[in-house]
Formats: sequence, C-alpha cells, structure tokens
Amino acid sequence: MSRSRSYAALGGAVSVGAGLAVAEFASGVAELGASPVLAAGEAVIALTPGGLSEAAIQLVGTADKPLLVLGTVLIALLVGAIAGVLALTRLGRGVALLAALGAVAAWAVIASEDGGVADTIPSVLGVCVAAAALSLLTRRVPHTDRVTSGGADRRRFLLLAGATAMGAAAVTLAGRALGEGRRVVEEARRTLRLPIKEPEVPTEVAVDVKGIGPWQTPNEDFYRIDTALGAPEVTPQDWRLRIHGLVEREIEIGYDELVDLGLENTWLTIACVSNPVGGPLIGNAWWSGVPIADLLARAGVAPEADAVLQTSVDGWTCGTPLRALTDQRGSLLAVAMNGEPLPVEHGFPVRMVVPGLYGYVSATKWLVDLEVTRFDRISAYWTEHGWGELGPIKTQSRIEVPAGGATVPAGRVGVGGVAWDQHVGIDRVEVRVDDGPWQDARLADVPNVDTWRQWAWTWDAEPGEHRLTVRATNAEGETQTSERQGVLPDGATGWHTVAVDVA
Ligand SMILES: Nc1nc2c(c(=O)[nH]1)N[C@H]1C(S)=C(S)[C@@H](COP(=O)(O)O)O[C@H]1N2
Ligand SMILES: [Mo]
Repeated sequence: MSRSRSYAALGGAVSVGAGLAVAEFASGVAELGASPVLAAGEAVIALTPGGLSEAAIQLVGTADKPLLVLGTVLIALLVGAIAGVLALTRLGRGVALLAALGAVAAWAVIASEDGGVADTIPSVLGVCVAAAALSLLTRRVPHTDRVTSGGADRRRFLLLAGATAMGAAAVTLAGRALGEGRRVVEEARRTLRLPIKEPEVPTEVAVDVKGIGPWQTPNEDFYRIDTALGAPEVTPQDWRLRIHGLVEREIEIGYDELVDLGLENTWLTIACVSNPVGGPLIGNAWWSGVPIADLLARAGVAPEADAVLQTSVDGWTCGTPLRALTDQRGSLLAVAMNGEPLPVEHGFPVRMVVPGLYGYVSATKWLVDLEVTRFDRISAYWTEHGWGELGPIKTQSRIEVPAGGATVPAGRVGVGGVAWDQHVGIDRVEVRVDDGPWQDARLADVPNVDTWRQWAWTWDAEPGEHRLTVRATNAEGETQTSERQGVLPDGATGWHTVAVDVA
C-alpha cells in the first residue's frame, strides 16, 4: 500500500509553517529570544559576497528585507515538504530533518550580533511544534490506492492540515499585530545617531580579585525594575516632554530639540530601594543626557515649589525633591546608556537619572511629563504604597567574592566587592573575620562620588567555618549602621555577611 507523497509533502510544509508561527510569536510577542527567520535572513546577508548583495539591493530596492524574509520562509517550507516525504517511510527521519533545520536557525541566532544560547528558545520551540505537527499529520496521510475509502481519508487529512495551517496563520497575524509597536520602536532605536561620547572605563577602578563583577555594568546585565508588563513603546518622533506647574513658562520639547541642547556624559551608579543587603538591584553605567537643572532654569521655577512630579507614558508617577534636580549634582534627562540609545526596557527614548536617590523617587523611565509642584500637593506611585517620600540612597557595601556558602582553600584568599554612597562618596571599607578586629580593605579609584567603589582585601584563611563581614564609611565620615532593617519603607540597612567554609 503506498501513500501519497504529495499529501505527505503538504503535511510537512504545514508542520514547518506551524513551527515558524510559534517561533515568531515566541520571539516577537513573548520576547523569549531571537526570531529564527530574521536571524537566518541576516546570516544570508552576512554570507553573501558584498558586491552580490549590493547588486541585489540595487535590483529590488527597499523590498530587499521582505523578499529575504519571504525567501527564508519558502526555503523552510520546502525543507518541511521533504521532511514530510521522509517521515512517510520513517517518522524519525522527518523529525531529524526538522531538527537539522532548527539547528541551522539556532546557529544563525548565535552567530548574529549580540545573540546568545538563551536566544535560541524560539527556534527550539518551533522545532518541537513542527515535529509534533509532523507526527500528527504523517499518521493521517491518505493512501493512494484505496479507491473506496480514499475520499474520506483525503478529506480528513486535508481538514486537519487546513486547520493546522489556519492556526499557524492566526498565530502569525496575532503576533504581527501584537509585536508591531515593538518592531517600530526597535527599528527607530537602531537607526538613531546620537552625538554621544563612547564610554571609556577609567583606569584603576577595578580591583584584582577573581570573580568580582565588572565595574561598568553592561546593558544586558543591568537590573530592571518597573511596573510595566511589556515595555512601553515610544518612538523619538512621537516623544514629547511637558514641563509645567509652578513655573514661569511652560515648556514642551521634542526629542531632536532635547538632544540639540547638548548632551553631558557621566558615570553613575543607580540602585533600587528594594535591594536587600548584599543584593543585586544596583548597576553602574555611562549615561548621556541633558542636565535637568538647565531645563528647569529655562522654565523658571517658582519659589514655593519643593518637588517635581514625573509621569511616564504608562502613567507611573514619582516625586523628586526639587533641590536634587536644580543643584549641581548632575541629574540628567538621559537618552543613552553605556554609549547606545537607552534600551527599550530601560526607558527609551528618555528617562531620568539622579545621583544619590533610589530609583523609585527619581529614575522615571519613558518620561513624558514633569510637573514642578509641592510635596504637600502630590502623591506618587510608591509613596502611596507606603514607601518613604524622599528616598536618599543609604551607605552600603557588598561582598561579592567569596560568594556566601563557598568553600575556599586555606591560605591567601582574595576577598572583594563594592561599596556605594552616591553623591557623597566612599572613603573607607573594612572587613572582619568572625568577631575579629576590623581591617582596612584596599579601595580602587573612582571617577566621581556618584559611582560604586570596588574594594579588595587579602585574607589569610584558616581552616573551619568563618563569617566575613563588610562595612563602609562615606566621605562625610559616617560608617554604615549595623542595625538591620528591611527594604520597607526607605531602603535596607545592616552589614553584609557571608559564611565561608575554609578547607
Ligand atoms: N516608568 C517607570 N519608571 C521607573 C519605574 C517604573 O515602575 N516605571 N521603576 C523605578 C524603579 S523602582 C527603579 S529602581 C528604576 C530601575 O531602573 P532600571 O530598570 O533601568 O534599572 O526605575 C525607576 N523608573
Ligand atoms: Mo526601585
């Protein structure tokens, strides 16, 4: 009994279509990783000899990208058709071909610019869906020689294949609709050219302790905290900021106008009030933006004002003491982070950063409104939820190496971490073993008082279980308190301690 190869090929193509639809949805909407289709298309561009790809672009003009995507999809469907025919004799062979297709996609994802292994999740998901559909459809491929029941078999197969194809189309359309805004914003971000100075990490800011985090936090590793489900989608073209309230002149400004005011660049460590002692919700970056003090001076602030209420495009609010925005500490309307336009998750196109204040009272992302006002007239998102109104960052220090619970060999052990008190600066870090005497750690350099400061200490470790504790003293001579307090209402206090096993 032979079964129809053309139906099998159709089933295979439909299976790949279903896999592609799910993969694109997973990447475009669920943001689980890179799009295999786009990555494969980019790989084709990268592998095509320059002259040839230029000739192709000349030929098809701006349709080059859609054509490339179409071509990639058609090739994938063709491979699916072959997998369908292979699956007819043995399902495993068809699945193996699909897996190979997925492997090519995953390779393209990893080979692409800033692609990692985690970005292959959509490709892997796509292969799983395609394989499941293939196994389902292959079993129902009609026989060619069953003249009598053939009609019913065929109808059932076509119904199933049709339903799968319709499902794939529905997922693709939904994905396109849902992912459209994000695509537009990513494209706008990619094509922006900002007059920013590239970050140059100053010398001597890093201590020589193996395993310690980088002094400059890369954007991909920067902590993210906000109340937004997906990141709001605002293009520079659509962005406008209104400055109003207790001012002499209201200001409305667009993105290009803002950038034309001139960008300042600075190293600054921002931190979240919800960071527990020793926690990860802190990062150090090179920020580029317009000084908020300049804009407020243009608007002319009324003498009775003492606060600035910020609103983001998604309606989140926060209140900042006016002084922190008008004194010379360098609060910025930031447009870039580590030398590139703000990542969408970190507030693209414009956010605030204020040295010395926790993010919940100062670091509004996707900023669209600044109201000069008074604290006794406003309430903001987190202060309504019981958090403190002012939110100055507290002096803190963290042990990064050795990690809590680690086992280290006896002898000389490198100990290190960071300490911070933005806008004030760190002058001293001390470490102690168990209940022993405090001992001075070596401090790395810092470019200003607004960044965290790495520290290192060499421990002559004796076998047994030990506790390492750290404490910092700021530039005003105040040592961080040992009193343990949780993050509510205005930031955790206490000394960071790690337990270490010396073998
Ligand atoms: N629009 C908006 N901005 C926001 C928040 C938010 O929820 N929505 N969270 C704030 C908090 S609590 C912190 S700690 C910082 C974190 O900035 P990051 O995600 O870039 O690290 O953003 C602040 N800006
Ligand atoms: Mo935060």
